[in-house]
Amino acid sequence: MPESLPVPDSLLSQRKQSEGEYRDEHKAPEFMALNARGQMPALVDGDVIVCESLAALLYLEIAYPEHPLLPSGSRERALVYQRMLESSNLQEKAVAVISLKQRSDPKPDPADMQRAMEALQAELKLWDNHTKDGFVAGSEFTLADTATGPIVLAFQRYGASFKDYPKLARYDETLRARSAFHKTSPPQWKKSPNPDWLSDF
Ligand SMILES: N[C@@H](CCC(=O)N[C@@H](CS)C(=O)NCC(=O)O)C(=O)O
Repeated sequence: MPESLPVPDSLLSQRKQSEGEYRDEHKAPEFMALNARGQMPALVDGDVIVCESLAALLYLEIAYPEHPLLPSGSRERALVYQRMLESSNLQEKAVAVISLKQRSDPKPDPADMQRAMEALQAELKLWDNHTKDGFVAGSEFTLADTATGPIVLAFQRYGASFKDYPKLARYDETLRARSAFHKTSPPQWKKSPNPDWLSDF
């Protein structure tokens, strides 16, 4: 297996910027040679380079088929693909709230904050329903959970309790009980205090 897993981590990037420890390693020539956009993650597996986190997850599924995370039925697989692509909505809406919470000069317009909070609440409601059977695409852990899971865990890191989203709260607990998520959790998370940007959720 390649050493680094492609964890979608825009939220992490946001945190690093706010704490003044954001280093532009992804703009260094060595990294730009992997991904000309200068964006993380870039998966390197031997001579294979895959940019775009969801593409990297799909690549790993094909390259390492020992533990399949895609169902064989076309209907079930379509739902997994759908949830994988849908996960970007959850990430974007959380990043919108975090960006406003981080801004101090000028202070964010309360109406903008309200809109961003409501958009995130509506999104979380969707995911609360998506997780009603235990995982995001049914009752089994699938590739869709490898896309959504890190985003959900970042919510918890940033103070979310999911108090109004009981199924999502249960999903969060389930993820945290999985050793793989601890092993791939960004090391910076262990070293610094948790900002509470998402404690309203
Ligand atoms: N669609 C891309 C998004 C990549 C992305 O936005 N990466 C962020 C961190 S998660 C980044 O590198 N930001 C720094 C920049 O754009 O300069 C993916 O899923 O891989």
